[in-house]
Formats: sequence, C-alpha cells, structure tokens
Amino acid sequence: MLRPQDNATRERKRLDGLWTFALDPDGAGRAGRWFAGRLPRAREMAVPASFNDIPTDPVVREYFGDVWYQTTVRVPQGWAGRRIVLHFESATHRATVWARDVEVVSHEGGYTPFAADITDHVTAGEPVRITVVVNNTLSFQSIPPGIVEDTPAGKRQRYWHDFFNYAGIHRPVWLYATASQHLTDISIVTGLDGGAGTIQYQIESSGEAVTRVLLHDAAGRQVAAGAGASGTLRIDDVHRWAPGDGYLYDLEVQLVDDGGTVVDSYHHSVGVRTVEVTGSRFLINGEPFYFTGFGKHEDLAVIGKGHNDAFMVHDFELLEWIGANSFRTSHYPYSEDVLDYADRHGIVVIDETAAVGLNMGLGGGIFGAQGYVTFSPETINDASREVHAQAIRELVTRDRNHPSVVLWSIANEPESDSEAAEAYFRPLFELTRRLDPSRPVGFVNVMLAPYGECRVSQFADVLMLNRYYGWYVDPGDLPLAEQKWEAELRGWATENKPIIITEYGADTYPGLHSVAGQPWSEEYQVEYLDMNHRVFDRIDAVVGEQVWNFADFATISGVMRVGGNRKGVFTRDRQPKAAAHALRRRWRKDA
Ligand code: GCB
Repeated sequence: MLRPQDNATRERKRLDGLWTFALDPDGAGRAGRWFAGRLPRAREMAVPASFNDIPTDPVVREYFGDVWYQTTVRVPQGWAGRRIVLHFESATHRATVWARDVEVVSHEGGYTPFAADITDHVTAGEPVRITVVVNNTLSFQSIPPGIVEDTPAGKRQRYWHDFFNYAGIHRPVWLYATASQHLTDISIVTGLDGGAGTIQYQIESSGEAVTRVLLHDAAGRQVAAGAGASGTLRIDDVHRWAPGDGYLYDLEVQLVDDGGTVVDSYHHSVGVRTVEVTGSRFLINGEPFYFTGFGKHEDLAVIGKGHNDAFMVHDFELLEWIGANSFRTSHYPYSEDVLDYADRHGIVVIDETAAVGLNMGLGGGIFGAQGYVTFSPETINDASREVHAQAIRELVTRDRNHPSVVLWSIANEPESDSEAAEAYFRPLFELTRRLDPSRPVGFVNVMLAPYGECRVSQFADVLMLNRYYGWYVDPGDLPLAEQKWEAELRGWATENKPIIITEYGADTYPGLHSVAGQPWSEEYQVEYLDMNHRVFDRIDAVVGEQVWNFADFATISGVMRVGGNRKGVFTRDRQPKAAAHALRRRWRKDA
C-alpha cells in the first residue's frame, strides 16, 4: 500500500480536525444504522488523537467497546473521473468505515494503515459523509491480547502490557485521487558493491501500463534510470545512508500509457545501506554498529497516542541532544512520519509489532493475579497466531523500504520458555524472513526466560534482552545486581550472536533526591545506569544499550505506577532527569 502523497499525478486532502464522536456502550450503532445519519448524542472529538483523555469523564477514559466518529468532506470538483481513495494511517485497535451508508472497509490491528477505493460512492464537487466505528476491546485473539472480565461492579478490560490502552483515530486520515491506472506497491532492497550502490526495485500496478524509474540524488541530479516493473539501478560512487547521515535519493516511479503520457507517479526516498549480522557483530554498511538510545512510546498528555509533529520533532531533538543513535518502536509500529524522520536524520530503528503481553507469567506483578495459560486452545491459539502473522505482514510491507529500520522485533516479552512458545513462534520467524530476507529478525526476551531457559531465541538473529537487575530484582542492592546481571549476560554471550539490551531502567520520581542513592531517587537512576554500563562494557557481544524509557508514560492504575511508569529519562513533558545528563556524558563524546 502506498502512502498518500501530492505530486504531479496525485492529489490528497487531509481530513484531520474536529469530527463528531459518540460512545456506543450497548453496541447498538450498527443495527441502528448510525452511519446513515448524524450520530446520536454526539460530542466533538479531535482527529488524530486518542479519545480517552480529551473529555474529563472517567467513563470515557476507561471505556472499551465501539466508539463512532463522523465527518463530512467535500470531494474536490477537480477530481471528476479520478479514482478516489479514503486512507487511514491507523485506527486502534480495529475499525469499519462507511462512505455515505455504504460499508467500504474493515481493518483489524491498531497501528497499520488501511484504505478503501470509494470512487463509486462519491461525486466530485459534492460532500460525502464518512463514518467510522472504532473498537478498542482486547481479547485473546487480538494483538495485543487482553480479556474482558465480569466483576461485581461490571465488566472490566484487563491486559498484560504496561502502557495505557489508548484508542481512537491516532494518525492522519486522507482522501486522495489518482488516475484509474495506478501504482499499487513499490519495494526496494539496496546493496553495496565497493564504492557503488545498487537499488533493486519491484513495482506493482493496476493494469498493463509500462513503468519507468528515475533516480535523483539529494541535489536533484539524475544518477540512474530504468524501465520495467523490476530491475536494479546502479549508482557509481554512491553516498551511503549511514547512522548519523540520513542521505536519501529520490526514486521516481512512473506509469506510462500507450501514448507516452505519465498517468501515475510516486516519489520514494531511498537510503542505500546494508545490514548484516556476523557472529556477535551487528554490521551497517559492513561496519560494526553499537546502538545507543531508548525504548520509546507514542504517549503524550491529553492526546495519548495521537500523532503530533511538534512533539515528534522535539523528541528527535532530544535524541540528538543526548547522543542517542537509535530507538525501538516499543511496543507497536509507530507513525510513518516518525520513520520518515528517522530516515532523513540517520537514526536507526528497531521496528516492533504490537505483540506485547503474550505472557501470563507476568500476571502476578504489575497486572494483578490471574489464572490463565498463555498458549492454549482457549487463550492465545492458532487464530491469535494468524492475527499476529497478519500484523507482521502489515508491518513489513509498510516499513520495508525505510533505511532507518535495521531489525524486526516480532514480539515483546512473550512467554518463551515453553514448548508451546517454541511451536507458536517458529512459523512467525519463518514468515518474517520470507517477507524480508534483507533484515535480521528477533524478538525481545523477558527475564522470566533467562539464559539457558529460553526456547525461542534459537530462531533470532540478534538477542534482545530486557533486564531489570537492581530494579525488579534486588532493588537497592546494586553490587549484588551487578554480579547476577554479569553472570547471566556471560551465558548469553556464549551464543555467538549480537546482544542488544533493549530495556534496563529504574522508576524515578523527578525531584526526589537521596544521598544514599535509594530507589526512586534521581541519584539511584544514575547509579543504576552506571552499574548496567559497567556490565555492558565488560562483555564484547553487547552491541547496544537502549534505556527503558525515553520518557515517563501513562499506564494502567497500580501500586507500582505513580502517575504512570516513571522510568523515563525525561519526564512526560520532556524535562531531563539527572540521568539524562549522565547518559549524555556517556553517549556524546563531544559534550
Ligand atoms: C518491561 C516491558 C515494558 C515495561 C517495563 C517496566 O519489561 O517490556 O513494557 O514498561 O518492563 O517498566 O516494567
């Protein structure tokens, strides 16, 4: 699926702004045909944004079930005779869309795009009513999973991931127009051949029109050209995309009709680089790369997981300030704007699916006691795995052309020490490799499956470990934590695979100080990070450190969560804790 863009052959119109919005706690909207007219008892709602924190009503914040959004948009007069598409960059966790009173598309999965050709349901120059029912209920067959439980006080949504279940239309919505003959997909794999670069492309389109490709460098000079739906371009003396150097070429793909007219075109940025794992090294362009940075979240006050350009740019500025060269899209695919920005600025990305919380062993801690088995016919089963597989397909097809993305993470902290886990994950690794043979694949291992007990890491090219020695284990006793951590890590190092520490962190209440370095104080966070860094620096196979978390973020309520998860190095409003300055000294040799 191609993201909407404006160019000489395509036009788009952004539908963001205030839509009408209604909760549907009884699930009455479909039978009541709410899409056929104005929404009942509607209020106004911002798009894009999570709906949860915008009204003051706690019922809205905790709501799960169907919510309805509606807007009316005028189709531009000039689009007569064009193919018209309605495109959502995401709706969390599933949605069904109507144009007027015609159902046009349904989509499962909260963080990837979907679209509908609505040409037959609209008239250029006329308004069209767009209605969307978004549903945020989690089940054992959703990614991420959750469950609705009956309690004496009514139904409650439970889930096993440590971030708030924000929902709604989180990213831009577009209406766009193309010619009826159009490009449908472009995939790109780049390579290096000495000082030259190669770009293998594969183009899909509707109909039989001829395709042509033109490659321009960043200064606008044409450096290569090709014809046909697939082929390889060669750039002598290539300017590589590299960490810290987000150099991009522009690949223009054209669809040309019999008369030689360009009927459709698409501009695709291309960063020429290679990624490879050899032994315990992670190589970008053949050179060992060491990841510094964070696990992040899409999480902001008021707008929740709604995309916001100002905060995005500010977050990237903070990454640069602190000397981070990478981040993980924990725990779901982020906005495509984020990946485009990372491409342009040479920031390296570990790209993760929304498969988080597939682990009932975590239940006794922050998520409250419960008695489920992770993988079973009644819980996470074959149907769940198919939803997971589809989430992987959509992530890889959406993001495979981003040079910033160097590694797929197909799950965060699933159960991984059982035979059932091994059987569940084997085909998902195979699928990811089939979809993209050009990148390494991994998953993030939890401390419940320590070295020697994990049965899934055998499938991974890279070991990604989340560990909290000195926090959840031996809190306040850093000397003991240091010994235990080093002992476990030395075990993993014998596997001869690169190790990235994808999470280590300590909750820290900003402004809390302690001479003796007690947990929750700013001093403890610094000392805890220092301890971790001493361990990493002693182990050659460690090729990356990503602190948990970039910033404080919202979670479910719980006695271990003080206004959310406080492991941020920055506060939720992006002010540095002492640890931010300490990391800056470690990561920015020039600072
Ligand atoms: C983890 C999870 C992350 C949590 C973090 C924590 O291992 O991957 O989602 O927020 O621990 O702070 O407990």
